[in-house]
Amino acid sequence: MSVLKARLAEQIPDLRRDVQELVAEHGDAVISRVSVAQAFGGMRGVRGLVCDTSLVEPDTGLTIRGWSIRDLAHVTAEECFHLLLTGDRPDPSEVEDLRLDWKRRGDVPGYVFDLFDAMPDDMHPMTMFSSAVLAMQRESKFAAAYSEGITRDEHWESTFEDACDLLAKLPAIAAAIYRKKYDKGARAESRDDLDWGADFAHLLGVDDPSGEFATLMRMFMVLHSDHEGGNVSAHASTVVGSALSDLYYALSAGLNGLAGPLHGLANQQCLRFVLALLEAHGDAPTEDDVRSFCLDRLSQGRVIPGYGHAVLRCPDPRFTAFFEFGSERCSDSPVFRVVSQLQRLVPEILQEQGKAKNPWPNVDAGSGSLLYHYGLTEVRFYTVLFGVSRAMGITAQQVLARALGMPLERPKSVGTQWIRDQVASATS
Ligand code: HAX
Repeated sequence: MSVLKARLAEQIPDLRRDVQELVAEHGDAVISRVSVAQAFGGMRGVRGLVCDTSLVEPDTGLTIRGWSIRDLAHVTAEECFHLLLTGDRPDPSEVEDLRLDWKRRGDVPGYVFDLFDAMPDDMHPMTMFSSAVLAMQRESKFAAAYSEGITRDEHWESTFEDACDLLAKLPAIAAAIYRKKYDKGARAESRDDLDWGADFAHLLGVDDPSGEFATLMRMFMVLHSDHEGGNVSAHASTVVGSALSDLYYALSAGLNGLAGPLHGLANQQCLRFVLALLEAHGDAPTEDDVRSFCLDRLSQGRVIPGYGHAVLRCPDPRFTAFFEFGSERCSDSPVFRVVSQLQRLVPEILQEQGKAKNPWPNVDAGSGSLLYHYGLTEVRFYTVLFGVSRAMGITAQQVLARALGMPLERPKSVGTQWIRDQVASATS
């Protein structure tokens, strides 16, 4: 048994007891109320989900188990996953144990590559990625154990195995998509000496003489790893997982949500926006050029990608981490210069427009410019990188949900007329 699994096995009895006591003693306490505007407004602010891996506060942004994401920007993915699951910062031997565990699980079934070969050339990389995860469902240890009749208390154990199997394979799968789709040559072999994030950079095969691309990729993997439970990808996975569909089904569902332009696809849209601006105004647009380009976009009824957020009401600390990385290393790059101009100008433009509740940059506003600067220029691939990373949070959330025996999700829906009647009787 891996050190991480053993650590979880120690923690889970206490977790279960704490939650059982909380529900038994305070089950009727009210933690939220739902307004008509919230029912029609995507349930913003409704507290109805439990997520212990991370928290997003409107005015400070993401914390993972109490640690600000800014303080975690330079840890490895292995350390991040251990923290997400247990709430503890692992020591170096625990990190190494997990690194080696993932190495042992890394082989990707050959039929995944056959599947890619059968797909049309213009298939979106996110479709390929999600299809690969779904196709591997036959490997699920949870599904096999469930059909043999495990008890509810044991559900988390095979879910943990599925989580680690998936995480170990995702970098090689994503890199295979990249190399096949963009004619980058044969798939590379994983390197035994590298951690998960650096090995992913190596598998992608982007020319990296300075090693800075690998540093960026490690940071990218941690910054995107989790964003509490209500975002589209995490919540989609939770709903599907609550039917005891295994992690392959659940993660694929989450990735399909991540592929939407209002969610993870925004990083692709952001870089396209920057490139379109450079195309329209040359390599050094003035602030007036940037401003008029943004206003023109808004006048077409379109959003400025990378700005705004459903929860945040401050600059996203993940953006700030990327921005600092770029300011230190590539402030002369034309794409990064535009990102820098946008972060100075867009908040004011959106405030003047007066619609967006949050005018500040989100995580997607800067990451693409850095990938582009280091030579990963294929923008349609960017959301796959996000998906590899977000798999850490989604799988950690699912393991904990199974550990706590979280039930089938089934909120109540009501019709518009019922709401009208309710409002009428409340006001009469
Ligand atoms: N540009 C222009 N208008 C914007 C805007 C932006 N960046 N952000 C919000 N608005 C508009 C909305 O479209 C909405 O307009 P309508 O009233 O005409 O419908 C209005 O402002 C109010 O929206 P909101 O309440 O502030 O924002 P929502 O919670 O509804 O949506 C979004 C949050 C992130 C989807 C939104 O800000 C947006 O579309 N941003 C651009 C796309 C983007 O960057 N997405 C990535 C978000 C981070 C993430 O999840 N990454 O994975």
